[in-house]
This record gives sequence, structure tokens and C-alpha cells, in this order.
Amino acid sequence: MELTQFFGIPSPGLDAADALILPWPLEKTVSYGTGTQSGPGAIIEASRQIELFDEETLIDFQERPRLHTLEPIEVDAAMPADRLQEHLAAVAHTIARFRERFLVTLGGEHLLTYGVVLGLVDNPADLTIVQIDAHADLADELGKRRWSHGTVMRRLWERGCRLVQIGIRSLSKAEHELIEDSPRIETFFAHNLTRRWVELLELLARIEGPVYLSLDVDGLDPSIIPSTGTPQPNGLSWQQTMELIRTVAAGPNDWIGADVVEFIASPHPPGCDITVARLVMKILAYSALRVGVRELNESPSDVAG
Ligand SMILES: [Mn+2]
Repeated sequence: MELTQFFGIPSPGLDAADALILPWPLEKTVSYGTGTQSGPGAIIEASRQIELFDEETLIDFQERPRLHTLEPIEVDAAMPADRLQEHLAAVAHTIARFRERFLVTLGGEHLLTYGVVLGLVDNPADLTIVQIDAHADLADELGKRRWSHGTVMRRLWERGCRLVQIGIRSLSKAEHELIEDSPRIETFFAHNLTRRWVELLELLARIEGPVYLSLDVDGLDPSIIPSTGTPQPNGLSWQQTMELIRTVAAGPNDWIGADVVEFIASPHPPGCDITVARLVMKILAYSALRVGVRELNESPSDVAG
């Protein structure tokens, strides 16, 4: 049991958990490097090597938040790609049972974000997705497929989601035109991210309503996480990534969950899997701190005392 739990610490059980971790080893439409199905297992294995204490938030995972790692989503190896939509809908149905707890999904290819989002919200038009990614993922079709890691944000946008895209540095002209034409898509490209950094933080700090963080590990610079299917140079630094997540966590929004996708287990370079596990740990720590802050603010005894 403990071996399959994030950090390798005992689960308090599904009902008592504050946050849930869902491994979803989806790999059906990768276009270059393969192996995203190996991601969730490698991240959980590596999580056993990191400290349970976070020196920035002072969160100690021995105490809080209490984590429960769910059974991995079963992905039928024989499932043809044209049944992906059905698979996503079925998993969304399962995920709907886990609402009200902060959910971190470990991928797996980026397409899974569609299933998670549809499971977490009734009305996608209420949701803002903060997408850290090298790729816009806004293609209408990729290799004649409508359901693909390269089309996932297009499908979510069609359902009414608002997108804030960060670190984008790979997209087609058609995707670029969609961004230009759509008021529901705000894209912060990598090439001028430094110049627009303050504007970005201010935008993130203003978001209200439900927010979901979708973190494609290729959004970070490949010098930090090279082990992904389609790496691109000029990615986010670790510090930039942390500042973005902190800003979301500190905002007046309702942060409902996150995913970390497109990681491929690899022994080269050593430690890459620990970096991704640490990324998951920081997401959990920032989200937990935020719950603590909210509880403190809402408690009359704390105000009086
Ligand atoms: Mn992506």
C-alpha cells in the first residue's frame, strides 16, 4: 500500500484525505518521444526520495495536508485512438466523485486534462485554465485526430473554458490566429515573457472563480526537465514556475486541482524524476497553505484571539 502512495507515507484513507493524487498513465497519441505511460509510476517512486518538509511554506507532509494516492486509471493497451473520447468521458465520471478535494493528476499525455476538467466542473465556461506549456495545444486536428495531446486546449476552449497560456514557443499559424481572435485565450509567449512578467502576475492575481493548473513539464526549460516527448528550448526557470503557482495559490479564486503531464521516466539525467516529484510536492504545499490561510481568515476565534 505505502509503496503506491506519494512520498511512501501511509494514506489516511480516501475519506479523510485533504488532497488526492491520481496516476493516469495515458499514452495514445504521442507524436515524437514515447513513454509518457511511465510518468506517474516514476514520479511516485521518486517522491519517496524527497523531504516531507517544505522549507518555504513550512508545510510538513507528516502532518498536513493528508494525502491519498488513488489507484491508477486503467488504460487498455488495446484501446484504439478513436475510442479516446469515450475513455475521457468514463474517467471524468469517476473523477466527479472526488470533487471538493484538491486533485493532482499525474500523466500521462496532455489529453487527459480534458477528462479531469470535465470531471471537476459542471460548467467548463466558469473555469479558467492556467496552462504552463511549450506548445499551445490549440490545433483543431493533429495527424487527422481531433483527440490528441496537440488539440486538448482547443477542445477545452470549445467547451467554454478561459485559457491563460504561459511559456508557449511552439504553435502553428492557425493556432496563432485563434489566439489573436479569441478574447478567452490569453497567451504569454516565451520570447517576451520577461517583458510581460509583471502583467502576467497581475492577471493571475485577479482571476476569480474556479481555476485549474495544467502543467506540461515541457513548459519548463529542457535543462531542468529534458525527459519529455517534444522538448523545446527557452522554457521557464524553476523560480519562475514557483512564482506563477504561488500567485495562483494566493489569489481570490477557487483553485480546484492541477495536473503534471508529459513526463517520461528516464535515468538520464539522474534526478530528473525527483525534480518532477518536487514540482508535485510544491503544488501540494502551496495549495495546502492556501487552505490554511482561508481557514484562519474565516475563523472568528482566530480573529478574536
Ligand atoms: Mn502540452
